[in-house]
Amino acid sequence: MLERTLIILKPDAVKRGLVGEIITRFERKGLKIIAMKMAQLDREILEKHYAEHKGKPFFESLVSFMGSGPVVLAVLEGFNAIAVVRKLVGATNGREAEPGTIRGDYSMSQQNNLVHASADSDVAKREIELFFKKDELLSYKSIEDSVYSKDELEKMNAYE
Ligand code: 3AN
Repeated sequence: MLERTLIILKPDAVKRGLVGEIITRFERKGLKIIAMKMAQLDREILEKHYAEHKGKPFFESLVSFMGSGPVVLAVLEGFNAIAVVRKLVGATNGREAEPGTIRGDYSMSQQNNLVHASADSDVAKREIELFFKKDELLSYKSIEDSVYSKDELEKMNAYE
């Protein structure tokens, strides 16, 4: 299914100069960037974003880390994009994430693990709405879209 997912390149990714490197991985995989911006997130929006973790021992530290510098937010689109992006990002703890994944290749931390990616379709919808206005989600034809119609792409995906 054609899906949209939210990614956040966390303050450690920005400060370490890994924004280009990480975005490149998503682009090369074939995911389409349909929105992107840089922002400094305040406590209010971070508490909303991480509401499911409220009360956990790492919550305060997580919110403070995520507000410790600018982040890059983007919406990626593609077939099964939510699961594909989670796979590229890798396991939460950078020390346990598989080599070849973003966290596995670049992170040694459980908290400072470079990228956030929506967990499932309900979460993706909520997170995209939290960080982007409708008119910030842009529509354009990628090279693949220009070669194949949406129907053809759906079929190719279904019969693979
Ligand atoms: P993921 O980002 O892999 O879906 P979640 O949703 O379980 O992981 O956790 C959200 C964020 O909270 C993680 N990206 C990480 O930065 C932080 N985090 C998760 N577990 C821990 C932990 N045990 N200690 C410190 N930070 C954590």
